[in-house]
Amino acid sequence: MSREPCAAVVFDVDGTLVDSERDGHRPMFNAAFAAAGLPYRWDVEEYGRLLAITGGRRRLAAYLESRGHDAREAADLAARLHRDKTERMRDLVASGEIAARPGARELLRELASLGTTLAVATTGTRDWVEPLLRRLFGEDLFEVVVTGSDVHTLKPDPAAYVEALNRLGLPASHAMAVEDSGNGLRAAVAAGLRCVVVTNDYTRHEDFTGAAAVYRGFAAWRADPAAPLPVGSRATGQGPSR
Ligand code: XBP
Ligand code: MG
Repeated sequence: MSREPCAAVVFDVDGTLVDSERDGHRPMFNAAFAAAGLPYRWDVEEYGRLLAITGGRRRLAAYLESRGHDAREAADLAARLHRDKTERMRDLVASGEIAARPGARELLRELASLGTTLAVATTGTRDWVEPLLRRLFGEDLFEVVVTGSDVHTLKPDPAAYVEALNRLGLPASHAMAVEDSGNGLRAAVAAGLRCVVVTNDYTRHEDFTGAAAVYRGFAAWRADPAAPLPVGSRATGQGPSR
């Protein structure tokens, strides 16, 4: 694995910078179902299976079809539910209840101090993504932020990463991606990027063939002397071992 400094690192958000799915998006989807008078509720396990479908609106539409709504009704209802869910997610972000994953801030700080450009490529909706990034990581940390609202096709399609590289003005060989899921890894690799995967409870057992490295958390990454990025903790020896 290369130890060359990387000009830019492009981060996924959901599941990577923040553990936002189980206790963030999931209860907000459920609140939207309840507010619409619908009987559906997604428990932790079922939501884990539904994460295979990226994009909240697409996830809702596929689920509604699976519950017998015809395609048109499912699409309309999904759009309405998703608008409500997005507002709820914004409120949740504003309440401060969504935290950065342990070690994420430290890694971002280290990369920034090494002169690495930081960017985001997410499938999530801009209306909650931007306030979340501002709140957790400050106003100007990310030079480029591409959200699901900015592209027509979502991960595992590479569109978000391709757009991020375009905006950065960099070839894929000068950047690297950080993801938590197989869908995200495939999107990054299809855009030509090397990709480090930092797993979470939902993604731990997915197929990460093609990843530059796979870690269970940012602490493990920062402690790895062979990590594919120039992480400062290697020099200081800080950070717990894997
Ligand atoms: C994240 C998603 C998103 C979130 C929900 O995927 O698929 O849909 O689950 O956010 P990734 P929205 O981490 O691979 O980008 O409801 O705003 O879509
Ligand atoms: Mg993700």
